[in-house]
Amino acid sequence: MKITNAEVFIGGPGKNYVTLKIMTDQGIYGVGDATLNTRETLTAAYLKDYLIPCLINKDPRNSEDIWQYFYKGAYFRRGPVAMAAIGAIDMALWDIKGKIAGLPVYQLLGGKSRDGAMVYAHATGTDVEDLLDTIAHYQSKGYKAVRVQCGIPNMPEGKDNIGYGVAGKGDDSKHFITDFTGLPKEEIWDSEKYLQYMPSVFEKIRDHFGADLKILHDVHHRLHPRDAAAFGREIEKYNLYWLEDPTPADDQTALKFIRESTTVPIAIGEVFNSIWDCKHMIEQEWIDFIRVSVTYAGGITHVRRIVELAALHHVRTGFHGAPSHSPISMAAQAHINAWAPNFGIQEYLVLGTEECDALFPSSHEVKDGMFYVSNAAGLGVDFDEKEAKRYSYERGYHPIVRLEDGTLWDY
Ligand code: KDG
Ligand code: MG
Repeated sequence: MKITNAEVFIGGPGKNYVTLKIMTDQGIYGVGDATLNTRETLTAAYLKDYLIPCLINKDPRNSEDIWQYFYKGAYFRRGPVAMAAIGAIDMALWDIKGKIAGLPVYQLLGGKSRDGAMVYAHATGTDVEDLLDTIAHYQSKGYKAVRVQCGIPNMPEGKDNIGYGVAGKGDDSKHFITDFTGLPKEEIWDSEKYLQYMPSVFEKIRDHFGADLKILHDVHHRLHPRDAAAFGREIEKYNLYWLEDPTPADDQTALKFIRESTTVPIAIGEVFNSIWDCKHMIEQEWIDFIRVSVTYAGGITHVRRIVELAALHHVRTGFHGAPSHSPISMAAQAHINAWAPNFGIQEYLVLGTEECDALFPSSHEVKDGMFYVSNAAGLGVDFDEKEAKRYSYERGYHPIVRLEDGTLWDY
């Protein structure tokens, strides 16, 4: 069996999804997601200019060797662009493998460990009352776990009038959707105001919804280690499911300090692209959840390795699932989630619009806050090239963050 061709498409409804399709001489094809949010053309170029020419005539069944070929063969290893491109190829090869076997990918990994995988939604509020409404909205839809972000009183608005973790008010704002359009938007941050206010938000949520709601919160890399440690200690009584990215992920020593200061469960890793980014913190058991994604962390082949390592150290999975992940990588993660003995939770934000479903037809199902993986052969998600013609690339940027005095801060 041989790979005969591979093509890359960019675009989607309101998104720059980077979709890879690998064709074979047996008529079977596979699909992969290489969407690197706000740097999408780079992964597309990496695939087109460097990886795809080497793929032609390779046997698609040798996914491990192909992974090693691109990882080791680059000489300059790792980095989000290369790993997202390798990840897309890897996803497509697992898709092909499953189709050859006539089995869903989770069967090739070791079968199902659970029927449905718990997902969490994003609830935001411009103020606490608004946030409580949004959480209630998700509870009514069956979600048992919600990530909560709230506007902070007196936190100055940046020149683009966006606040920390907050979308606009109203029904269409039940999800936190960052505005990536145009040049980088600017946000203002003040750790003191955040630290003074946020514990009272958790208190109100617990008072309102009781002990069973799983509360997750994303600090988005904003705190100094000392502040993060004190914050973690202060909010232990609210029993969070996790505290995400308390400090910038580059500095692993900070996590040691946080771990030794508080029992609040720590989740980190959405910006990691390799096992080498998280090996030490997993082995030292400084974290509780690993947030890598199959997209930026080298596909199923590499993420499986991270999951296996994590399982030895009581670290559970909590894969990144922001809207920039196309339904293809969400499907690849669903297969790992169905199998992983140390599955924790899955972030879920793909907005199931009709346009998105038409572009990526699939039989995966999200119901009552659970993701039910498809039993179709392969990844269980397709890509409609005719639909893809409706969309084109639009450049965007992540927001940037400054302190009130203008100092650039961590986003
Ligand atoms: O591209 C970056 C976003 O996906 C990120 O800001 C979202 O922190 C995020 C999350 O937890 O989904
Ligand atoms: Mg996050």
